[in-house]
Amino acid sequence: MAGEPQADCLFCKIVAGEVPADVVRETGTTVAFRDINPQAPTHILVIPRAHYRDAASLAAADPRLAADLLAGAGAVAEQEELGAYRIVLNTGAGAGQTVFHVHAHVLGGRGLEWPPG
Ligand code: IU
Repeated sequence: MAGEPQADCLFCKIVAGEVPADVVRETGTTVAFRDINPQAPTHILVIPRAHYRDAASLAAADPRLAADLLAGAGAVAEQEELGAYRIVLNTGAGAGQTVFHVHAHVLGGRGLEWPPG
């Protein structure tokens, strides 16, 4: 069912505390942790505790939770004193999504080029 934990989902396991992560911020609805393969000096993933495969699915099912995810990204950027930063929501394998539990990448601490690769 939409939003329910998935047994084979790595990020659901992080939410459940079954897989360790370097957690930097938690709320009742979201968890933020450092990416294990950082692409910038600061690279944090913000996820909803509930399982949705991508940003559009989340926003369609639970707009308030989608707002929590974006607010969480902003809060992490403030906590890390990033100033300028990028929020990335890869959607679909062709766009580089490898974990199908929606996550906002928060990238900062260096200059970020546009367009991205
Ligand atoms: P993507 O947008 O689905 O490609 O992002 C998945 C991210 O999850 C990617 O940046 C990985 O480095 C990161 N990650 C992680 O932080 N911890 C893990 O155990 C695994 C992936 I697997």
